[in-house]
Amino acid sequence: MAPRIAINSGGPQALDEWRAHFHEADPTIEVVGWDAAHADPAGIGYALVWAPEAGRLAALPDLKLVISAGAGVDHILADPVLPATLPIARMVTDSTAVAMAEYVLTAALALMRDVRGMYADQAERRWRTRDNPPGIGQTRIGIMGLGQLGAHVAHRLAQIGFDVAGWSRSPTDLPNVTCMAGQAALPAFLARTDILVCLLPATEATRGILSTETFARLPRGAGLVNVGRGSHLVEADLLAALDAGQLKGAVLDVFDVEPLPAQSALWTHPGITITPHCAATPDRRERAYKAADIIARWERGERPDLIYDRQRGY
Ligand code: NDP
Ligand code: OXD
Repeated sequence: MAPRIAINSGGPQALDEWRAHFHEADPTIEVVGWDAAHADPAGIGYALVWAPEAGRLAALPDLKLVISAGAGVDHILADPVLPATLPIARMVTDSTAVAMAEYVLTAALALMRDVRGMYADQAERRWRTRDNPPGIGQTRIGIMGLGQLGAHVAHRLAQIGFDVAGWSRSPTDLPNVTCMAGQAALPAFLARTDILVCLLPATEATRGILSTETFARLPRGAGLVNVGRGSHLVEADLLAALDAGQLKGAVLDVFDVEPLPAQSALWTHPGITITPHCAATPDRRERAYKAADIIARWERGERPDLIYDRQRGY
């Protein structure tokens, strides 16, 4: 039987586009709309989803594999009735890590150059000149998470000339990157970090890791880039650290509640730059090709590379 995949990512308006891309990638795959799958779930072996409504995956009796529309899977695990043994594939395409490295570079340079402060001056027609800040060669970047994305970001920033360290759960070795691992190494990692980049997955162990305690271990005036998940950041602690001058600025791409509510204090803080969870989002064509490849491997009885590991939590 030909593989059937139900898709909620992008909503009903994106369905025709998904169909065209899947048809190009593998014409044997049948793409089914999310509501049509609910009405007629028989034979749906795959689901490509972002934040599916609770119970919807459990209602697909023939489901073999869930494919996340993104690299993270927390939006799928949030479903309290998700079948406990259902495998989940993470979506990391060729361009995910490339785009992430470019985003982090942009954010780091914006923090180093106080671009946000210059926009504010422009809005007030205020001419306030500045001395050169420490440059790339004098700026120490610290990357929390050295996985598919963190390792590539570390490599690219080191190549450009930053002094880069990375922190992960288990020890690893990356050329031109000072690699540190485990809780015991965290204080030393933070102490040598001028710009802290969070690229951790959302787990119980990483929840709230961007807190007052962490910020206090950074050199005074450090910057923060959060591209991991909103759950990593204690928002009140960030606001306090910025107001106290412990942090000089933050670039945030991910939030506990998305879209970020209009009343959030993060929107208007002069030290915060907000982007709408767009650091690394491959286009639908690329994701359709990746999903088709994952499905082909699964159908052949192979295990695709990036299957969520329930024991590790990521
Ligand atoms: P991976 O699973 O490949 O890597 C995770 C890294 O985090 C690993 O190095 C792992 O350590 C480390 N880690 C996990 N738990 C801990 C811990 N408790 N202490 C220290 N280190 C830990 O993930 P990816 O690189 O693919 O993605 C990371 C996250 O980036 C995603 O989960 C998602 O939340 C976010 N993301 C954001 C996007 C955006 O547009 N903003 C786009 C894509 C992803 P170890 O190496 O020892 O296993
Ligand atoms: C994510 C993604 O997981 O956008 O955040 O890929």
